[in-house]
Amino acid sequence: MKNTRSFDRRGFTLIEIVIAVAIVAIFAAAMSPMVFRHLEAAKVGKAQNETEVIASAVLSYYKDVGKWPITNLDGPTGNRINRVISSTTMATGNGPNADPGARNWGSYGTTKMLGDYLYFNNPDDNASITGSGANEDGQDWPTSGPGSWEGPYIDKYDLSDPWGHAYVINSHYFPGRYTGSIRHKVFVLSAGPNGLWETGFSDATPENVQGDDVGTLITITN
Ligand SMILES: [Ca+2]
Ligand SMILES: [Ca+2]
Ligand SMILES: [Ca+2]
Repeated sequence: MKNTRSFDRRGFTLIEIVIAVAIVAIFAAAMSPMVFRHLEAAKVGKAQNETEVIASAVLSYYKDVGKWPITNLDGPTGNRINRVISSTTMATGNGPNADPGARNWGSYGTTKMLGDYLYFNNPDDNASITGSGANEDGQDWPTSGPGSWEGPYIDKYDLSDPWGHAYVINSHYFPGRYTGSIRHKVFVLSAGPNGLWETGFSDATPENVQGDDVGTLITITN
């Protein structure tokens, strides 16, 4: 029997191409939120891990030198740090349903770089990505004997979270720094995917990690 239909074998017809493109577009649209969610979850996991590494490094630092990262001057009087920051690019502003004082994580008080405590031995008035002014006699921690700095405790001076912002420690609430009556927690905190703060930072209220913020509690036993 003769096939009466004739086929054009030169290539795809326009309608075939339109259908193929439409199918690819539909799959791409269905896949991209899943892929995006997966990538975002990976970033949250990375941030969680990095806050744990930093928290652990702070505990090692305290165990060695006997002081929390609150110092900022030569000698014993410079215990005035409110926030320790892992980079200078700061998330600012309150996120949705932020707890009291949340934006303080991005702006409150005196700061010092994490790397001045944990990467270089520069807990005094110096701040340097090159380490200049580190290991000064009588100004920084001794490098041998009791109470000596045994770092580096982290592998970089400067560190950003997966969204390009600093990790922040609310050093304001370390023992020896804060004397208020409410017992506060100290965290290593990232503002999370939205780049805004939801976790509280107020002398009047205790705090917990809130919203999409990512953090690790620094366990203070004394
Ligand atoms: Ca100095
Ligand atoms: Ca110094
Ligand atoms: Ca947030």
